[in-house]
Amino acid sequence: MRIGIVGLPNAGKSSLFNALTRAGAGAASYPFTTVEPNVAVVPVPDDRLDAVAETVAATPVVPETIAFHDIAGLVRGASRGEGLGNRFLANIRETDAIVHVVRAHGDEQVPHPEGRVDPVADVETVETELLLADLEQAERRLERVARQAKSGEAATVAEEAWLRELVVALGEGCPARAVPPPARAPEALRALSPLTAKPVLYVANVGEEGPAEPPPELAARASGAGAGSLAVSARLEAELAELDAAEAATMRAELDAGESGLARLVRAAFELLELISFFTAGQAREARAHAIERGTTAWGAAGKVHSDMQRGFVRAEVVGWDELVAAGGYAGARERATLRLEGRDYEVRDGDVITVRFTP
Ligand SMILES: Nc1nc2c(ncn2[C@@H]2O[C@H](COP(=O)(O)OP(=O)(O)O)[C@@H](O)[C@H]2O)c(=O)[nH]1
Ligand SMILES: [Mg+2]
Repeated sequence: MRIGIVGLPNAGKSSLFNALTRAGAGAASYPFTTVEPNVAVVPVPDDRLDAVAETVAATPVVPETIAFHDIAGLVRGASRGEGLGNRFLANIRETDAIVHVVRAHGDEQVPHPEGRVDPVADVETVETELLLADLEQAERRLERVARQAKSGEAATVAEEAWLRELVVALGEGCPARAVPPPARAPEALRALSPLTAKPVLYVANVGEEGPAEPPPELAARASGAGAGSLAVSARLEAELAELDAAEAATMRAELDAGESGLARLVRAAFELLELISFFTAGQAREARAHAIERGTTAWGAAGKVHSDMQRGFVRAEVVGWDELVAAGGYAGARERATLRLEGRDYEVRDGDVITVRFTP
């Protein structure tokens, strides 16, 4: 799961990214694969996983993770090649969702590229660049697909019609998410990967003493666009991330900063992806969270854990995480019959604890 952090220069992207990096490093009691310097791999906190681990005496606890990419170089004119231009656009195209950092603090020590603080205008500047980049891509793809569609092949014809509609919509300033992809060309959306079809979370970068809510006009824009929004002080989070956990908690309490802004951000980012989680856990073995799309079957979930489990899938033993905790473990859940046997087509539910039985 990859999330791109975008925003104008000086919006606070790197401050937020650095805080996330430290949060990830601090929680790294388990191995992460090595990633590039602009990628922070951060655990997604989940109380349900902790409760399951405790109930079945599983250790270590391995949460699901999100990779945040600090994407620099977005300036007015980027879609025409200004700044890092198309290089950063390619980086965003590879992500599953976008966290859009918007400056909302008035610190005069920090220059603003447009010389004024106006969160909604900044959002429009950035989104215009994304829109123009999508328009160019869609036009280019339309040329190619229109040529191929002369063959009369149904999927290609449907894709051409969709692209024509998309080009018109983008030209009028509508994001790609407003034009549903064609049912007859399921690959069309992925082939184009429009930036303006990705889920978005606006993060208002407020001052250290700033309000805990995003500016109302930004929140209104978010809800109008089906996006999420929250307020975080990037500098405060970066400073807190330098401290150890106890010091940070004390300082947070003193500042009345409430729950970690980073924790709120990570959770909101996870929600943006519209995924559900299932857990695997065994006594003296690890307890692990796995994120999957809603509608995934037990067979698909097995593949998420290990390809061997999928290949040799026999059945799944399934219990809701709360039922497992209430029963005090697997034996209790079996007695109460809250632990069930399910076949490969079972649709996994959010919070299921699953043991896959398979022939190796
Ligand atoms: N006062 C204040 N300054 C901030 C805040 N967040 C970032 N800054 C400062 O703004 C400048 C640009 O931040 P940076 O994270 O590098 O922005 P980027 O260009 O979007 O990566 C740095 O000097 C930060 O210390 C904040 O919440 N409050
Ligand atoms: Mg930066």
